[in-house]
Amino acid sequence: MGNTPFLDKLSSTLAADRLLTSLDECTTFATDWTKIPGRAIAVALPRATAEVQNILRLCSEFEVAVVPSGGRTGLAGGAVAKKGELVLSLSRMNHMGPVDAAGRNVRVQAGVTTQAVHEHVAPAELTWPIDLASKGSSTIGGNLSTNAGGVRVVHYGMTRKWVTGLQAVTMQGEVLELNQDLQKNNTGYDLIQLLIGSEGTLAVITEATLRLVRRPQHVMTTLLAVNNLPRMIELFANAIRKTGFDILAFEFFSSRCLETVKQKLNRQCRLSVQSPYYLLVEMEGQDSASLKTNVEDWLEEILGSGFVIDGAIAESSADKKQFWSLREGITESIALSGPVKKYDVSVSVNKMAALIADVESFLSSHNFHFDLYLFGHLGDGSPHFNLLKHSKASAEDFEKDATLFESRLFELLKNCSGSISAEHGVGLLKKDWVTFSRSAAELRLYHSIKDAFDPKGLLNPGKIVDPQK
Ligand code: 2HG
Ligand code: ZN
Repeated sequence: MGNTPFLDKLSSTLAADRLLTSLDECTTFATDWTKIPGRAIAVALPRATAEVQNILRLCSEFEVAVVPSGGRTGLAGGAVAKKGELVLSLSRMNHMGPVDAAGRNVRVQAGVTTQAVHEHVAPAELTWPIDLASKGSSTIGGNLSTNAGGVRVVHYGMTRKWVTGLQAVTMQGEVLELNQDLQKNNTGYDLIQLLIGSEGTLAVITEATLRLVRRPQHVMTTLLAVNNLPRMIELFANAIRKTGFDILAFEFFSSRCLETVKQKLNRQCRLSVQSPYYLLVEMEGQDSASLKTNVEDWLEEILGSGFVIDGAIAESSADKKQFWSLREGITESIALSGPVKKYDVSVSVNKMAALIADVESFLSSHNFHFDLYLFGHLGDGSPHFNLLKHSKASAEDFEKDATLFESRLFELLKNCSGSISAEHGVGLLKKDWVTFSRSAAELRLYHSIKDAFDPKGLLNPGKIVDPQK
């Protein structure tokens, strides 16, 4: 295991139940949903900010690298301990303060799950607008560290819009108490926004004050079968112009995704018609009667268009859950099908159809050893390209083909000013490709920022950028 003096000192500062050292536990905590194999010297599970301070001071003193960790649902390897680091899991810091109804905020510790926050604030008719397929396991610290997106970005924007205050601990063990609950505080650089999305490379987020909104009261969910991708984008443009409802989610998936969810997770789909694409659209209205009329009118209009070939409205909360389970089950059903490579990219909505057409024509010009699973957040210009290895293909052929695919995809993205990571972050998996989305001048500043916070490069090493010194 190594580094006995460090572990001795660590175990003398943490209660026995807050330090895990067995190989099994260390291996589990060293990885995330990417399943990149990891290796950790130990796992620390602090319950309070003061304990995080002590751990980080000790790591600085002994020059031990640290990987901050939450629900480990990341898909870019941002929480993977690759080289025997200490995993600093915030999962036991899961206290939530009272809801401030007038200030529309709530203070929570980093280890609280996204879903627990939703449930905690719901009785006050409020919600935290970030909604993710992984909400039951993903934690606030991880959501903030990766600036998570999810299924309601089209209406509410990304995580960084929904944070009022932040508490974080630096590698030197200093607590940064950033803003707490003020709605206005124009006093210079915004370190909150710098830390959000920094993937635990600058400081460890321990608490946050989250901005809340009124919980949507009247919501309708529809499932549509559509036969043409560019027309799906026109449909989105048409839907957001409507005055009878607001679009809360506008998600799409291919028929291959739907078939896999049905097969692997044993789910049913209300639409029996076969179609290349499906849309899950969620709308909010002023009151249930007018919302129903407006949604039905809209459906009638688009069903007559020739490219929306079938549609269904969720009539009950069970229906709604079932519609969403088709979209939210995609990641799991693909994972159950074999080795997969994920590309979570971003492009302006009006360039999305052209990007997908270019990708598809590239795919058809090769005999690749994988199938493409295409789905994602149409309303945000954020498609997910998942490549699933053909069952009979060798791992080497799959790797080779995926590398070819990713070079082409990233080239295409660069040409249309897109981003190589829309919402999953850079982590380990996208680090070598950051130059496709960030300029040399930006990266020089990234290095200076990293050096200012963590000159020894001990905090989440290997993610985003390396320190220069
Ligand atoms: C989603 O939109 C997540 O469901 C996961 O971002 C995407 O598995 C993926 O590629
Ligand atoms: Zn997504």
